[in-house]
Amino acid sequence: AAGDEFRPLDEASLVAYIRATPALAASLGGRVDALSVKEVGDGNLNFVYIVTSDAGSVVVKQALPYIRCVGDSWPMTRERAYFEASALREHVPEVYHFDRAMSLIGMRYIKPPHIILRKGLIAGVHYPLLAHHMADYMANTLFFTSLLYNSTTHHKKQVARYCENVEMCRLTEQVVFSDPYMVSKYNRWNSPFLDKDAEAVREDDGLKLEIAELKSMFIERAQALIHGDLHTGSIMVTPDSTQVIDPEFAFYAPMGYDIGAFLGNLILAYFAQDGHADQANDRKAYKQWILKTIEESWNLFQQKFLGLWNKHKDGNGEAYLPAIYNNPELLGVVQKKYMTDLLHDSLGFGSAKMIRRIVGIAHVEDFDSIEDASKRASCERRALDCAKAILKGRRQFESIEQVIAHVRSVT
Ligand code: ADP
Ligand code: SR1
Ligand code: MG
Ligand code: MG
Ligand code: MG
Repeated sequence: AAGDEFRPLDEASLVAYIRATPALAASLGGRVDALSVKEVGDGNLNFVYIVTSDAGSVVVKQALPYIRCVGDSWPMTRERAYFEASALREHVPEVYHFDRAMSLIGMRYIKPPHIILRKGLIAGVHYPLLAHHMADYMANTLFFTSLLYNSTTHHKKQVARYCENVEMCRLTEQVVFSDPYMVSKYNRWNSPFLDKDAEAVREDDGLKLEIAELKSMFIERAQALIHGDLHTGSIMVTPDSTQVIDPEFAFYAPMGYDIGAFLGNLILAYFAQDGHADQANDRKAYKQWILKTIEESWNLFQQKFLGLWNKHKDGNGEAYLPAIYNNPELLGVVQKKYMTDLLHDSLGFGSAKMIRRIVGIAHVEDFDSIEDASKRASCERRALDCAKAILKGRRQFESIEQVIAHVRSVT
C-alpha cells in the first residue's frame, strides 16, 4: 500500500488504495479497473466499505481516530484495528490484508442472504441453529484461551499483549459501568417517558453496589480472551449459518461478559417484540422462540464447555492440575461451581449491558425502530426493570430455566 502514514479514506481514495495493494487486488480476482465501492458502516465506531469487482467482493474496514457516532470530540485510538485484526486471525471472517499505519483491515465479505442478527430479530425471523452455533463459538473461544487449557506462561504473555487494548476497555468501563449510574452528557433515554426510570437508576444504591463489583471484575479478571462486544449487531446470520464479526474490543476479561452480551441482547429483542407486533403477527410464538434460544444457548454452551474441559483435563491447563483434581467426584463438584459462578457473572454483565442500552449513550435498533414513543417506553421499561432485578438477584438463579421464568413473569 502507498505510504506509511495514516490517511482517512473515502470511496474514491479507497479505489486507488486497493489498486496499489496486491492482497486486496487479489481478493477481487485482480479485476480492479471497474470497482464499485459502498460505505455500509452502521456500527457506532468505524467505517466499513463493500468493494465489488466483476470477479468478487471484499470488505474494507477503517478505524478513524475518533468514535464515529460521536465525532472528533471523542478521540479513540486507531489501534483498535490492530486488536480486531489479531482476534480475527484466530477465527473468521478471514483477514486478507492488514495495514497497521492505516488502521485498515481487508476481510472476507459475508454475503447475502446473511444479515445482522439484530435486524433478523426485529423482522421476526427464526434461526433454528443460532443457539448451537453461538454455544460452539463461545465454548471454543473462551475455553481455548483460558487456564483450563493453557499454561500460565502462555496465558500471561497473551494477557500482556491484549492489555494494550486499554483505551477500548476504558470506553466500555465508562459507557457500560459508569455513565448510566451518574449524570453524564452522553446519557440519553426515551424522554419524558423514562425520565423517572433513568433517575431511579442513578439513585439505586443496591444497583451501584453490584455494578461496582462487576466493573472491578471486568477490569481485573483475565479469565479468557473475550470478543468484548458480542451483541446481536456483531453477528451475521442466515437460517443455517452464523458468523461473528467486529472483535475490536478483544482482551482478557471475564467469560461472562461475552455470554452476557449475547443473552442480554436476546432479552432486549424479546422485550421489543410487543412493539413490533401487528395485526398480521402478534409475535407471541416468536417471543417463545427467543426464550427457547436463550435457554438452549446457555445449556448447549455449558455442555460443550464441560465437554472440552473433560477432554483436555490431563493437558497443559494449569488451573486444575490432574494431580489434585483427578477424583471424578471432586472434579464434578468443581465444574458445577465453575458453571454456576459463570452463570451468575453472565447474568450480571448481561443485565448491565441491557441497562446501558436503555439509559446510556448507545441504544439498540430493537427499541429505536418502534415508532410510537409511548409503546417503545413500555417495552424499554419492562426490559430495564427485568435487568435491574436480574442484576441484583443474579446469585439466586441456579439454572437458565429459572432466569427464563423470571423474564416471562415481567409485566
Ligand atoms: P463497527 O465496529 O463500527 O460496529 P462493524 O464491524 O460492526 O463496525 O461493521 C458495521 C457493519 O458493516 C455491519 O453491521 C455489517 O452490516 C457490515 N459488515 C462488517 N463486516 C462485514 C463483513 N465481513 N461482511 C459483510 N458485511 C460486513
Ligand atoms: C460510544 S459507545 C459505542 C458502543 O458501540 C460499540 O459497538 C460498543 O458496544 C460501544 O460500547
Ligand atoms: Mg459493530
Ligand atoms: Mg465495532
Ligand atoms: Mg450491549
